Amino acid sequence: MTKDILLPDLGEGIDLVDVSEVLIKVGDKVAVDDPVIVLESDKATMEIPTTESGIISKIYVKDGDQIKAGQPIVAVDVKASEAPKKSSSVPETQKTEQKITEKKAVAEKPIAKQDQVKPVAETTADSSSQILAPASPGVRRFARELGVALSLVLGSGPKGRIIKEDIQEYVKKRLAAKTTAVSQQLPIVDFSQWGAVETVSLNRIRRITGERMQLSWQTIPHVTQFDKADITELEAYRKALKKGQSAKQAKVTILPFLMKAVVQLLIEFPDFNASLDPRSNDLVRKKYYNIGVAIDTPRGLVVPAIKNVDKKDLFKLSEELADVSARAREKKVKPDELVGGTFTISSLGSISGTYFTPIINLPEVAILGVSRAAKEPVVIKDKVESRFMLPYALSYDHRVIDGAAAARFTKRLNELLADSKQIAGIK
Ligand code: CAO
Repeated sequence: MTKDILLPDLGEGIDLVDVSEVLIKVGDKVAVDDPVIVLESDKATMEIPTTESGIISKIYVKDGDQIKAGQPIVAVDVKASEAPKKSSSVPETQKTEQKITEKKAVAEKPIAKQDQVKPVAETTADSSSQILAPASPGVRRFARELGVALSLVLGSGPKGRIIKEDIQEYVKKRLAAKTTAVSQQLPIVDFSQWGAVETVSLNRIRRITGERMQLSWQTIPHVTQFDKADITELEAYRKALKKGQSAKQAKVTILPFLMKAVVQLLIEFPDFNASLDPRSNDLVRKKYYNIGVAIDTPRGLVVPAIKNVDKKDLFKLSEELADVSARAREKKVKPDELVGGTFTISSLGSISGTYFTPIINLPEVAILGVSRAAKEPVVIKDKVESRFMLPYALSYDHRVIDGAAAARFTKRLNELLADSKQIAGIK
């Protein structure tokens, strides 16, 4: 008996997606959960597994096809074979795994269910892909082959459409820039001449994050403004809130307070919730408030955007944060959750440190880097008091934001954070 394996729903907002690789061929034996194809969007690479064991009798898709949920991917002859389980090592599975490893764009384990599609290679701080680039499937494929993120390419076709020549031009420029800016200056050193070394290849997330960070650092004139907020009352209020929570509820940390305060500020200072259009150099102010949150995962940084933060209360935000950070660490964030951010918060507060200089999450224009709050002596009306102080840093794009505006922003942030009830009341 033959069964068609259908493409599962990939999550809100994802309609068509490109097939970047077919991992099996007709006649291959597969077990439940074996990946059969790899899909690729601008933001993520996803393995799609089979939900049936057996022999592949038909493949409906090929590399470069655009497919949508519900469409058949492969047909499996379920009676034709006693297909082995994933744990048993059969040649076909090994081959598939080997292929995947070679690609360096896949997860270590297959995913459990077909409907739990996991992004395995999110572009972490790559919120620039939120400017979805119009391009034909052929051009997308060409870009993919060269490892070019379409979001970085300026389209010269009609209505800004990206054409093949744009990709070639982009690659030429990047190569030239790399040669002069980086490669020529960096000596290649054989470290093994002084002792044992180990060479580890960076996973895709770290490579993409690195590229994005480098691009942001090299193209945006960053300025970082440091400040400290007195969150003594906020912390007391937060602890009281926590006490009233049931065990089932996600704990309210400082982060949701910061998200609410930041959104209030983005409303008051719209230039901070904007992007520069690289074609016209116009400032595009966004009227929605999606806060990217940097999440530390074993594979590197992942930055999902919590959507419409202005419409959510502290409990809802805590719930979403707990959920998305758990899923980010389990590689279960969906591609559409990684796009659409308008401002990013990177919090190292639960770990350690006093100040760091966050790199702007391109194409946003500012980012808040939060360090660990601690009690310290503060002079208030000539008296020394113990206050709970939160050190933070605001990095901003000086092409868009002036120092005075940034100082007003942080001053106002301090005011808001000193008034936790006001934050809690912001709907
Ligand atoms: N000061 C003092 N304590 C803080 C704090 C701060 N700024 N921020 C968080 N904490 C406390 C929390 O309140 C919580 O304490 P309680 O148990 O008493 O409530 C504890 O630290 C643990 O917090 P958490 O990590 O579970 O939750 P969070 O909301 O603060 O952070 C997340 C969530 C996902 C942002 C975090 O887990 C994380 O991944 N941080 C790292 C981000 C990162 O790597 N950024 C760097 C990017 S540049 O390379």
